[in-house]
Amino acid sequence: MTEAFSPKNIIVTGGAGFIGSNFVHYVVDNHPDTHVTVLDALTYAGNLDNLQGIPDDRLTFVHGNICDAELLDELVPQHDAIVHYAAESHNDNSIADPEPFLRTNVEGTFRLLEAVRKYGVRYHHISTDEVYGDLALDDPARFTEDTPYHPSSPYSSTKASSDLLVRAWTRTYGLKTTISNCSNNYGPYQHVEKFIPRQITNILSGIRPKLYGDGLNVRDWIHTDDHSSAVWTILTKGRVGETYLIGADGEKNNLDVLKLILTRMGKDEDAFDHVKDRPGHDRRYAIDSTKLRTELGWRPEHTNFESGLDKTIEWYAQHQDWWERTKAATEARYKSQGQ
Ligand code: NAD
Ligand code: TDX
Repeated sequence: MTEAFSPKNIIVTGGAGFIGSNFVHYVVDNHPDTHVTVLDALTYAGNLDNLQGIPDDRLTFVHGNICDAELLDELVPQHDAIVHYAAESHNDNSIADPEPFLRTNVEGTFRLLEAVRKYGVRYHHISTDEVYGDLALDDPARFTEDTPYHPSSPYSSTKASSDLLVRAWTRTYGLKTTISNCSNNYGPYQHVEKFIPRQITNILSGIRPKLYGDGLNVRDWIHTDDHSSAVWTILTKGRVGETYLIGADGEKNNLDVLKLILTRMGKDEDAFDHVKDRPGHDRRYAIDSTKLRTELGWRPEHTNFESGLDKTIEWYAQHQDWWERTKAATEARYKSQGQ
């Protein structure tokens, strides 16, 4: 299939975070004709080191907030597309303090949509499978583009709100948008607050891993490079106004993932602590990505979870400087929450 849209100059919001920075590397490595401008506020989750090694002529970094309408007026007209990753992204933080989630995820998306309306650029919205709520462990169903929205947490409700804003602005003002809802990502540059990096860096630091509740909650894991290729496919070939679910058939429960991490790191598979469960903890997520695969021909490449996990463990073992800076504060916050 030929590309319907060839972006030459894109803004990637949140490009100094985990998935955004992996997407920037993906674009720089695979699409030499596209220049990237990263717009990022460098919150606790943003890190300029994530963009190290990218040549200056391929990347412009702008330190700023997506809620800043004046800044968007300066930046957006010089570009042909926005790929919007910036968000407050962690469920546990949203339970402790929801307000920043409203500001960045809802107001920030609103500001971007207003800029898109003014300047007519193409917009791709990054969202999550969590907008659909959760499934029972014994339910054969998976989420599709037609599943009703039913978010559980402050985080997922603000992501759902932002998706609805995109749909309303698209229908009312005729914006050229697409939305993708992806499952749980893993890979390099993920903040140590998230499940997989927290456990790997705990083991590397001599701390016992922490499992919430009974640990039977299922997440549908996808390597972040497969998320990037899917987003590029949707941006360049997707039908405007459509939503595409992104997933790689990677359902696993947390207990199994944790035991795998422990054994791959040479530890006893029971060497972890059970801690307090997350309030409102979603039981299971599962994505049916048939539409993306059949309509746009996308396929995930990194579907061997054990090998992806080994490489991720290796990355954290080799990048202690990168994660050590945030580890102590993250663990202190968890400790104060009993987790
Ligand atoms: P992250 O927390 O690692 O990174 C977020 C980035 O956004 C950071 O660089 C931060 O500095 C920046 N940011 C936050 N508020 C900002 C603001 N107001 N203005 C400008 N920049 C701001 O997040 P992530 O895990 O990489 O998630 C990226 C996106 O992908 C989010 O939209 C998230 O909802 C979505 N998503 C994540 C997953 C996952 O598994 N992590 C799965 C599906 C979808
Ligand atoms: O220490 C932990 N122990 C534990 O058992 C942590 C941090 C988490 N967990 C559990 C909670 C979840 O069931 O592991 C699972 C994964 O937790 P997170 O990494 O916090 O991810 P999740 O809440 O599933 O949300 C992630 O995927 C969807 C991202 O953080 C979201 O941004 C994305 O939308």
